[in-house]
Amino acid sequence: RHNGLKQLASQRTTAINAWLSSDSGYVAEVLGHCGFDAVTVDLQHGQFGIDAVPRLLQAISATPAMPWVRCSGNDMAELNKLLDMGAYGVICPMIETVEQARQLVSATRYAPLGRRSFGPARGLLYGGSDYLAHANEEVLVLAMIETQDGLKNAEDILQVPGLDGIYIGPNDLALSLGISPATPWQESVLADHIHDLLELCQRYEKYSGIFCGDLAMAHAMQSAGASLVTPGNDTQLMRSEAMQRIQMLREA
Ligand code: 3PY
Ligand code: MG
Repeated sequence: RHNGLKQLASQRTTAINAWLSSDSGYVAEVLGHCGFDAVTVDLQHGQFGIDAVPRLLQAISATPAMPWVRCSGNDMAELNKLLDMGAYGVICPMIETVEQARQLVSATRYAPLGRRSFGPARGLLYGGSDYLAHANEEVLVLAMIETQDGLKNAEDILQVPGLDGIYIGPNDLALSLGISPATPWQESVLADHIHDLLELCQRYEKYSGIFCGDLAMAHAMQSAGASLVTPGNDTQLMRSEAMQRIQMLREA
């Protein structure tokens, strides 16, 4: 199976990604049918453990959206399992050094690029019988840049062979810079760092994704040329729509 997100990137069209933080196959499936290009199962901050992931990915793969995951850490055993569960994109939190990026590639790519172990399970069901031959090119692997050290080493991290690009975590990046994540992103030095990272990705023709706290930020990141934007997570979407409806009814 071809990764439609790679195709969008080659056409310089920004992909739109949903973020699943709740343990519900139904919510995953609803989001997948909304028109998102990918739905990412968040195993780092989502309210579930790894045992929930297969059915969440099954729900997403019943829709046109690509099934992605954010792993809970840079762990070979977990990464192997998530890929075997059929994830076609992997976002790994807190990558700060070239060495950590190399470990990420090593865990997610088959030899000779890495040392991912053989046992593709749902990878074969979702990807097709030729999965093994194409997994290294089709599965997108992104290193999260969300700390000061990650920022400092981003240019070198982007050069690691087998890594498709980065995914920016503005909340942790703000924390690491001593800024409250509640500060509007465009009102601090965070904005400069984010634009520098996007520019770096464009210069090296690497993939750039970013989590956005609201629609305005997602718009701005799309205009700045991000390969993929996540316009909030599932509960944020629900909350903001619910609050808007309540406000309108109360004001009526
Ligand atoms: C961050 O902003 O730190 C993230 O990890 C987004 O989910
Ligand atoms: Mg983070």
